Amino acid sequence: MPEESIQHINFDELNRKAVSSPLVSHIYTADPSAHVFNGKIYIYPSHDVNAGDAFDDLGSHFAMEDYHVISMDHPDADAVDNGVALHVNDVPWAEKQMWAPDAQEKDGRYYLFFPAKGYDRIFKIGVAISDTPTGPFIPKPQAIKDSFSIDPAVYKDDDGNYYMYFGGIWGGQLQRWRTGSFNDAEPESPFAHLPAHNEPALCAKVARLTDDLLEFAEPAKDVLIVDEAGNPLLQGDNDRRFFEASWLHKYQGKYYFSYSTGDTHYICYAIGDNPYGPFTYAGRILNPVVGWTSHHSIAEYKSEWYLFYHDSSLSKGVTHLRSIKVAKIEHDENGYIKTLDPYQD
Ligand code: FUB
Repeated sequence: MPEESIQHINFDELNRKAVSSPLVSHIYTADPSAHVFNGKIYIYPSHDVNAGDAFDDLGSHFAMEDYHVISMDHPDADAVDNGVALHVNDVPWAEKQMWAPDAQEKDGRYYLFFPAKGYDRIFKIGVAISDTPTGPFIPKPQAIKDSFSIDPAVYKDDDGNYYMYFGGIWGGQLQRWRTGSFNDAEPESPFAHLPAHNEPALCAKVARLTDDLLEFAEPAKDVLIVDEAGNPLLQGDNDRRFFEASWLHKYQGKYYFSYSTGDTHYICYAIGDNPYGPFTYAGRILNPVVGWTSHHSIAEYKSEWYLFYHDSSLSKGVTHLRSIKVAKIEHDENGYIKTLDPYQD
């Protein structure tokens, strides 16, 4: 993830006030996946650390080793750190880079889904199980069969089916899976293996999970995002095309797929009629934050909607030292989400 982007907000140049404060400040946290379980909010973030790895365009400096679950009695309550929920050393198949996780509940058990790089330097997605939402989670010894890339987000539909959305380009390696198997051809550059600017954009992936939530029940499909005319967004449409950070929520019977545009730093969304899409591009949820990455989740609590997101304000702009935040968001009378500006004058 390069530092030369033209649109991300530098902390030193920020002369506006953040609309939200970090939920916790004793550790750095990012990529918050929030859920309401048993009336309480549980947030499954990345745990950012300064491991000393060199900055590069593949995000090697995002060298996270473990996960902590953060809980809150309600959106204005103090956030509680419940300690280490899973460490990379306890995952037989994973070597490093415990990136953005998510969790789900089924029949009183809790499932933590997480990406990590294996010893072969390929990102896969694993699952770990606990009897409580805060863990500790016991990992399965192998990654999910046929999983790849990063940023799993698992949505439970009203009919009891669970769907995993995942994928991320550049350091997330999605572009290397275009032919169905991992393309390890040189160069190891985030810009290699991508479609041309005038070709359809790479899509996030979605797969329904098996009843035990431990495997894909079907081959992963493309999450197609189209414009108002029904045409797929193009790879060169950097302000709107998918980059990473999938999320799905349902509002008034419609499926809202939201995601980060990566190098243009927006959280955008698209609306569809079923979990597989296609989804029609609908606008921006969050304007750029301090720091390069933007990653979010959306949760309903007592009929109000909340955006969980992160920025690098607390670390004064260090890209890989981020802090999770929450702000209320609104759907308008037509179902469109009002764009949140994370800073105000
Ligand atoms: O936290 C590491 C990576 O940065 C995540 O997987 C991406 O979504 C981005 O936030």
